[in-house]
Amino acid sequence: MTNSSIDGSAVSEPIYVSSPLLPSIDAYKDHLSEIWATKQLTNGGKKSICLEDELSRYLGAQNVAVLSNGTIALMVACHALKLTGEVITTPFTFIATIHALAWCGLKPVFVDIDPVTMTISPQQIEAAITPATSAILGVHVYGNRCAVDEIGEIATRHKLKVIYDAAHAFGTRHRGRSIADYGDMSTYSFHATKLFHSGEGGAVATRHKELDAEARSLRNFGIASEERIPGTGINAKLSELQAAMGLAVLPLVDEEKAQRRRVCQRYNEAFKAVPGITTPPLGDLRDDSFQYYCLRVKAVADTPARDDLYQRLKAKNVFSRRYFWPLCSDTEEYKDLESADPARLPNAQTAANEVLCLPLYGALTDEDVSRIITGLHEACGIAS
Ligand code: T4K
Repeated sequence: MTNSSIDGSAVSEPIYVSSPLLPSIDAYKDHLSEIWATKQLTNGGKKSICLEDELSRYLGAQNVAVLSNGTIALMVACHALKLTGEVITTPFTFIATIHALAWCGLKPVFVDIDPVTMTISPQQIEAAITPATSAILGVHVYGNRCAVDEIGEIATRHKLKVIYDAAHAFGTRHRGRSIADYGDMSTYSFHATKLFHSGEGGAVATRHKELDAEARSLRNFGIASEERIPGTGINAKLSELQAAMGLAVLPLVDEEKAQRRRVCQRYNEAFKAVPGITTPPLGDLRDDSFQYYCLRVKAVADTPARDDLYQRLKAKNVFSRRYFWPLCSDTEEYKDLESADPARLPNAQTAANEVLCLPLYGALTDEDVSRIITGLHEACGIAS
């Protein structure tokens, strides 16, 4: 789509990395009318209970407790598991993963990632375990599954807890099972930029009934009854208005995924032969999340370096993102940790310098996708 600038020349509309999946306003209003009738706006009303049931079914997860966002979901998981001391984790994630540990008084210990999946490398975990280690926190980054079998085996051997940050892995499955079946607890983000969202929101999922009960207590200040407040809880509740958004969005997720897959297929076809560019594997509709479309970019032949390509796309009003650069281990708050030494994290350093997430959402038109493809081809000296 184009607009006119002041001097009359054509200016194309900006295309951003994501755009929220929106239900029809009427579908949302139907849910709102029910809330108006009951006047229950929060504190575990019908909408959030119903959303938990629907999510549990959709995700194939046994227990799902909805929460106010994905960051607080990580913090609730850390508290529910009573973690102490050090937590072994990845530097290649959104900063919220690491901040959540810090807010819980836990020390992040960074280890390198697998060069292909970009998830925490199980080979690096064992050497990082000390008497102070209480858990491993893996991130299914871009929906790529962590090496859950190897991590589970290490955790059992060393009696460590495992949390998976599944913010990018909504609906992801491993060997036919929900990804939330692995580890002790998995956390989700339902932020507006996520495949499934409730505006803001999140959840913890777990196979363990007692951990689910603990998370539910923690999200409501640790209150058990009018007389008893046994835990140090917090306010981590999802409001009914947000739950209503989630209920209106969930039925649209499968079609959104199918549309995203078509976009990914076009991207892969268009970029597979561009020198220096590595395309991601095309996901499977049943097992993958289609949360992000991430290229790896190396300056080769006429292909510019990642940052240059990012700027050239931006000049064409195409806003890609360098998720996740800078690495969490290179930020001011964490760079002085011993485990943050760049020399210990070569795969993460390389990934952070090469990744480029292109716009991915179902409402991208064929014309939008063509514009993005042409923009990238031109930047790499290729005639589309
Ligand atoms: N763990 C992981 C691995 C995560 O990736 C995240 C969050 C979390 C934990 C924490 O979960 P939450 O506490 O957030 O639930 C975004 C999101 O804010 C963040 O949720 C997400 N990960 C992170 C990867 O990305 P930004 O700074 O990139 O978002 P922003 O505002 O630049 O949005 C990107 C584009 O999306 C905009 O250019 C336009 C579009 N957009 C965005 C919003 C918010 C819309 O069209 N409408 C909107 O309402 O952080």
